[in-house]
Parts: sequence; structure tokens; C-alpha cells
Amino acid sequence: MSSQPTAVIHDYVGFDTVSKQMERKFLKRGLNFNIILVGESGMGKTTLVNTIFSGHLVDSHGRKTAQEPLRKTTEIVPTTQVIEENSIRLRLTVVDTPGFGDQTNNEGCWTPAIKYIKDQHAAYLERELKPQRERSINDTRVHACIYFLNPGSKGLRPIDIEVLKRLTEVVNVIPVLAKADSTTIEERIAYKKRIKDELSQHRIQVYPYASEEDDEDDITLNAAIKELCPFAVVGSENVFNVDGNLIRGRQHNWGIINVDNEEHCDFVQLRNFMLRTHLYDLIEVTAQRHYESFRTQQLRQIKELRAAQAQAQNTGHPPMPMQTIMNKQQA
Ligand SMILES: Nc1nc2c(ncn2[C@@H]2O[C@H](COP(=O)(O)OP(=O)(O)OP(=O)(O)O)[C@@H](O)[C@H]2O)c(=O)[nH]1
Ligand SMILES: [Mg+2]
Repeated sequence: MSSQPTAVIHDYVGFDTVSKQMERKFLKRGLNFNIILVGESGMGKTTLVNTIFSGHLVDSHGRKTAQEPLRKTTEIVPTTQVIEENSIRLRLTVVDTPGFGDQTNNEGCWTPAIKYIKDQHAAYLERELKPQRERSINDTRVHACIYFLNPGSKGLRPIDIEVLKRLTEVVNVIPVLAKADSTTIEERIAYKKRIKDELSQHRIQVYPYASEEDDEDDITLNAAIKELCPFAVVGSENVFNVDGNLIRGRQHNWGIINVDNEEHCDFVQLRNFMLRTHLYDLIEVTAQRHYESFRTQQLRQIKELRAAQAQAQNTGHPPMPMQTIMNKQQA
């Protein structure tokens, strides 16, 4: 069989406008970006939510002012804000979770966070499998998980290893060194190195992952991110007036640590990494790696259950509705 010759078109066709078309679709639809915060109790998760949203949430946590002490988080709390930049709409949701680690038995402390992540995958799959699919599904899948490490610990504790192993199977995990203002520069450097070594020793793969599609720029950028990891973060809801400039920070005996100063901590680098340089990749990797593996597993189980049902039907039992099958799998 002879192969078809490939015609070469020399005239300008204009398909390069596709990027403009895609941009217009994006503008219309907007983006959903969802982050979950997980880690030991008292490590500053709720404070970081308030730092990200610039202290607008004081009231939603039952407090009148940022000076009142924060309560321990006892349930999953998603907070959403729509941000618009150059007519691109970003629906940013940050999910706060109850902390763990202060009980003698922390068995299953990861369950609420993992369940939340899987529930969002299941909700997405359910809508995808509807006979009449929606044109665009409201994406509540979790695109990034910020995992808080205790600066007072010598490195990864057994509980961190256990939780991180489970989380990295279902979501893009970004580890952070919590309350970094309680460490000296030397301690931070040593801590970061130890965490990197231990992550590799325990084969815990945190985000970003190397991809065959990476070009030189991606490789350089990801190497810089890997170097910073775990990001040393400081959260604060307090604003100080320093020489006429309002800064968000924490007061110490020796001065004020400025949350937004890249020389004081990595908060700005973390925000830029998630919302500026890797926003789209985090969304894409969630869909292609984490959601895809959830979807494959679920569909395989549905197929197996269906087969078992067909067999049961032969013995006179009615078929089980799809929703019941999916609920059974989630349980
Ligand atoms: N020094 C320092 N203290 C912090 C930082 N972030 C939060 N804190 C303080 O740590 C305490 C606990 O903060 P939370 O934000 O409630 O901690 P959490 O992780 O949400 O705790 P749970 O809700 O119990 O899981 C509060 O007194 C905060 O002001 C930080 O970056 N540095
Ligand atoms: Mg909290």
C-alpha cells in the first residue's frame, strides 16, 4: 500500500490566532484554583489563610479583631474569593483543615483532608459521567496542598511521613516550614536540607514533578523551586506602620518581620510559585495525574461491580443504580 503524500501549504492560514481564541474562552470562563492546608495543630494554617486573603476573614472565624486569639480549627472550612487581573477572573478557594499531632494516637488524622480531596474528584467524575454533560464543570478539585512542617522538630516525624505518603498519592503537595520567624537563617538552611534529604530517602514525591515536556526554562525554574523547598513561611494578620509604610508582619524583640519581604521569609516566593509561574501546571497536573488515576480506579471498580450485578441479575436481583455504586465506592 502506498502512503499518502503530505501536502505542504505555503500560504498563511492563520491558525496561530488559536492562542487568542483560547485566551478569549479563558476570559469568559475564568479559572478555579483550589488549595488545601494540612498539618499539625497550631502551625499557623488559619493564620496563613488570613494572610493570603489579607486579613479580610477576621469575622468569618468568629472574632471581631485580629488581636483576639484564633480558635483551634475543628472542621474543614473552604474560603473563596474572586480575584480579577487584566480581565482574567480567578476563583481562589483556600481550604482550612483541623490540625493534628497533639494527641497520643494520631491514627487516621489525615482522613478529613484525604476525604475532602477524593470527594471533589468524585463530584467531578459524577458530573462528567452524566448523560447530559455540562459544558464546563465547576472545578472544585484540589490543585495544591500546602503541608506545614513544625520548625521545632528535628526533621520529618513518623506522622509527617505517613501523612505525606498518603497525600502525595492524591494531590500536588508543597511542603512549608511553618513559623519560620522562630528559626535563625542557619537553622532554616540546615532544616531545608534535612527535609529534602528525608523526602528523597522516603521516596516522597512533592510538586513540581519532572516532565518529558519540560524545556530548559522549566528545568531552571523547577530547580530553583526545589532549592527553596520547603518554603519558609511566616503568617500574620497584623499590620504595622514602619516609616509611613503599612506592612504585614510579626513583632519580635529585635524588630518586625515583614511577611511580604523576600529577605525575611519565602511567603512571596510561595505565592508567586502557586499563582504566577505554576498556576496552570498545577491545574493540569491535577487533571492528568491525580484525577486521572482516581477516575481510572473508579471506572474499573464500576465495571467490576456491573459485571457482578449482571451475574446477580441472572439470579433475579434488580440492577443497582450508578449513584449507589459510586456512593459505595466512596464509603
Ligand atoms: N511566630 C509565629 N506565630 C504564628 C505564625 N502563624 C501563626 N502563628 C501563631 O500561632 C498560633 C496558632 O495559629 P493558627 O493559625 O490558629 O494555627 P492552626 O494551624 O490553624 O491551628 P489548628 O486550627 O489547631 O490546626 C496563633 O497564636 C498564631 O498567631 C507564624 O508564622 N509565626
Ligand atoms: Mg486553624
